[in-house]
Amino acid sequence: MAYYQEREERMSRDEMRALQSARLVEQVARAYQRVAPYRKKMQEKGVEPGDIRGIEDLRKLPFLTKYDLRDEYPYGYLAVPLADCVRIQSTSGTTGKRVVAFYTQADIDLWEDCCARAIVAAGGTRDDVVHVSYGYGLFTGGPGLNGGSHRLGSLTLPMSSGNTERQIQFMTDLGSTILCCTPSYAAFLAEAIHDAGLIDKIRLKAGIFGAEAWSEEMRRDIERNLRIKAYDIYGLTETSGPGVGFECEEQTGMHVCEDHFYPEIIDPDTLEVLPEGSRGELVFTSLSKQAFPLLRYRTRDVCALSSKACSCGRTLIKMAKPRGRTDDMLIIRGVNVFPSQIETVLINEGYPANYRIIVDRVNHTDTFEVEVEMTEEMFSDEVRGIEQKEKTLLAAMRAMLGIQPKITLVAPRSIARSEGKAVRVIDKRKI
Ligand code: DLL
Repeated sequence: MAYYQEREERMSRDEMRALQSARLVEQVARAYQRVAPYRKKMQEKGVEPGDIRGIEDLRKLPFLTKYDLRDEYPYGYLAVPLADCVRIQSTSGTTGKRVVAFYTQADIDLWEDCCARAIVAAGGTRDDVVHVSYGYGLFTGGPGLNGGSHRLGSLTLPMSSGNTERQIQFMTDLGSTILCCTPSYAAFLAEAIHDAGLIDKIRLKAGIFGAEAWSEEMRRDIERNLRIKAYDIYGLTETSGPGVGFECEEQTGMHVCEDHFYPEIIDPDTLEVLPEGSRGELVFTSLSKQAFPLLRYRTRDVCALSSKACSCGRTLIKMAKPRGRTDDMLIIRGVNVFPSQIETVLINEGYPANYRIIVDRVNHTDTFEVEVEMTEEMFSDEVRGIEQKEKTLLAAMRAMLGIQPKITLVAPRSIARSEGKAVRVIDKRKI
């Protein structure tokens, strides 16, 4: 078994708690001293740095949201002189002001360490050719995995996203062994590789896919089509980027780099911290980042934590695959619907994971439509066969969601593919 930072990845729970406590005390003191909005928030809650003596006191601190960060855009939450920063990255958010995250060199180092941990956990070594097809630029995907691969000493291909033909050519010519991109782009690349008849020329053994929610069913599909093992990776710009959580070969959730990022699960309505194993909103506190420390940042991602022993030997707590975001969750006619539930049904029923959810409100009632691509096989089937498949799909959707969408079957490959994060939901309601 290989680890990138064995000491941190295999610490006893007691040692980890002691490390987290020491780092938290320091982080809170720094944030209070140097970041006016933190000081104000803590004063409003009647908490002082002296009240935080260890990780058990974290609950005393106020929460932080994306809106707080936006209100103080761009420098409000900066905790070091700007001259000490060497990089910014920014969120892929499409609405409102973007969040800008700052990094000192030490922040970049620890971020890249986390990504290197992920690559090693996916079986990566110095001998691998790491093909990075996440976007480069403000998005953290490309720079993060690129940095991790560099640190590990693997040969790094900074492909960025797009130009699928060139991606495949480099993959075959240079013998890429580990592919890093969004799961939706991995599925698209698989399709294109098969179309080009090049699957036997591909030497990939693993993929490190994240930046969006994806189901176990989609994982199985990608693994089969690309003949690889597909690993999940999680992170967000605000905490640094990818590598906050990463999967090992057990593939039963992502180990959280909790020596740097302390996770909590809360009830998003009552804000109460929930016991281990409960599903709720994930909250992170960055324990060691200097430039842009986050205290109890509400991610909006819905998942659960587990400290059950893992066969890989890592003791880092695991987070379940995020099922979606509280702000992704659609409420349609009063029913909570996650796009990932729709994806699960589609793949179970033999459809590709290319779909669009269209929600609207007509005469005060929500309309709910799912556009689904047919497979080539279905497309050439008789009308009666198609109708039968549609009925089966409707029943499966109703059973999963408790509400029935209108299904519109569309021609194979007619829904636009994404080179980055897929856009699945079109919500036309003006509420
Ligand atoms: O997506 C960072 C990243 C890049 C992660 C590459 C993994 C790989 P943002 O653009 O700030 O950062 O988006 C963060 O994406 O709050 C989740 O909602 C979602 N997300 C990220 N990874 C996963 C995952 C990057 N593995 C937001 N599963 C997060 C589900 C994910 N959702």
